[in-house]
Amino acid sequence: MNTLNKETAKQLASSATILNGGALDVENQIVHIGIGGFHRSHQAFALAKLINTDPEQYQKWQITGVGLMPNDLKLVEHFNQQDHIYALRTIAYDKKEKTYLISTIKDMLHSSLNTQGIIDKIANPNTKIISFTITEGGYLVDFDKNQFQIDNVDIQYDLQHRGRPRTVFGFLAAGLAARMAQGGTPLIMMSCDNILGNGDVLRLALLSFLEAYDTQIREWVASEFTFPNSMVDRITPITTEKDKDNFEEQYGLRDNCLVVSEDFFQWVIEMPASHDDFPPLDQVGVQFVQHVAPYEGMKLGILNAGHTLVGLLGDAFGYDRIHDAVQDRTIWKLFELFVDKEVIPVLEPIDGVDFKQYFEQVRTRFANPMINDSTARIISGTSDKFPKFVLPTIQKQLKRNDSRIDISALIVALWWKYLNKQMWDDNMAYVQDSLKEEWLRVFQDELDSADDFLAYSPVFGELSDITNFNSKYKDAIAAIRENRLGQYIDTILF
Ligand code: CS2
Repeated sequence: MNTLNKETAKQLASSATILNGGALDVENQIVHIGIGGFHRSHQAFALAKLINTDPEQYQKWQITGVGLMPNDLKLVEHFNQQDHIYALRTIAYDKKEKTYLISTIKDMLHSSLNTQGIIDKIANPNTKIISFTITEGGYLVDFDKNQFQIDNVDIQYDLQHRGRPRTVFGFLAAGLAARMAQGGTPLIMMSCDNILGNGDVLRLALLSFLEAYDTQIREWVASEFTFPNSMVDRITPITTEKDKDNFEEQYGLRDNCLVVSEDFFQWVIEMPASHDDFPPLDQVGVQFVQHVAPYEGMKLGILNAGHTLVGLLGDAFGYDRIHDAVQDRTIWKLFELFVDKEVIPVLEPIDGVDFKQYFEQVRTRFANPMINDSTARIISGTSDKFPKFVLPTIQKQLKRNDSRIDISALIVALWWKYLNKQMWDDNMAYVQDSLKEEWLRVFQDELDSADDFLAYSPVFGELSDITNFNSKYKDAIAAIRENRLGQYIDTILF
């Protein structure tokens, strides 16, 4: 078996787009934490396109990837074996495929192999940007209180073991301490996660951690660092062995770092008018705007919350693929009604953007069978996603006179249904969720679980005290318990 690497990549010169990553001996200026598929299909791809336009000038915008999770370790090993090259395959709805060979990620470091290397790279004066895809839950911020979880065990560990950090915040603090001691320049800290005000949330989390770590570093970061907010978008399912087999069959090479995604790409970054020390990504289709919040609201409210609805209802109807679920007539219509009546009315308008059209495009993207995304991926981590994807829409709806929250309440009930079933099938063995322990406790008592579930405020805020919402939720729960979910949805639809 031949593996993809610098040498073998040449065989693909006629069948793939090779994006020139520039010379590897140039010192790079970006450190990225969280090297999953999404980073490789999105930020690394956009930077590869930019560098390819003028390698000489832009190769400094190559990335040092950092993995902190145990399961990143394999990827780091494969990546190093492949001379830092990987393929991105994009597949459009009409089956048009493109394969890119990307070498923007100059090197990858893993916390368990190279603690000091990561700290040094953050401290290195040539590093200008640190970017993040650490998932919605990775910021350890309780959204009901807008508060960093300072009591988290790993955070406490990092506060007490400064040279041996475990968390992203411990690494940042250690790196920034060294950077400050060396008289280093301030950094741009760029979150690329699906959170409204992702930069603000990153800032809150980091400053809260530094408050307990070293107030001088905190002051420096608070007054001089920038934390741009952004909206990121490209559906990127988890790469399967089958994807790798297909790639190998077609190209005769094994790529263990392969990523497969849709062809759609969007990245909107809130940038001040002058932005030195930031790659001119607007040359390759990235939008720089003054206010990104309306774009984030649109994407999180329509696409991500839509995913949650389609994933949970799809699962309830027995589908395990998003494209099959969304094409079910009932789900197709309910998704439209949800966006039309509950989401769009509370969105902030954006010049030149038609939300209905945006929605139609999103629904078509979901229906792309080539992406083969799973309901399981979408449902995983709902505890961290719900407060960012769905809750803001509900909270805004509840402030209106004629609030429309039927389908949002149904989403919560469907999530209850999913967890309840997982509880009774396998004691939640297959549930991937940061609050699994909490849910195990709640669902042990089946009769009260629906009330206790909604009363969990770190996820649902005050929803259980709001009669209007609570009664809709209870209607949906009753329909689920009495096995008449289909009929109940019909009453919403017609
Ligand atoms: C998804 C996102 O995880 C989820 O629930 O909604 O990963 C989604 O695919 C991306 O945000 C698309 O940009």
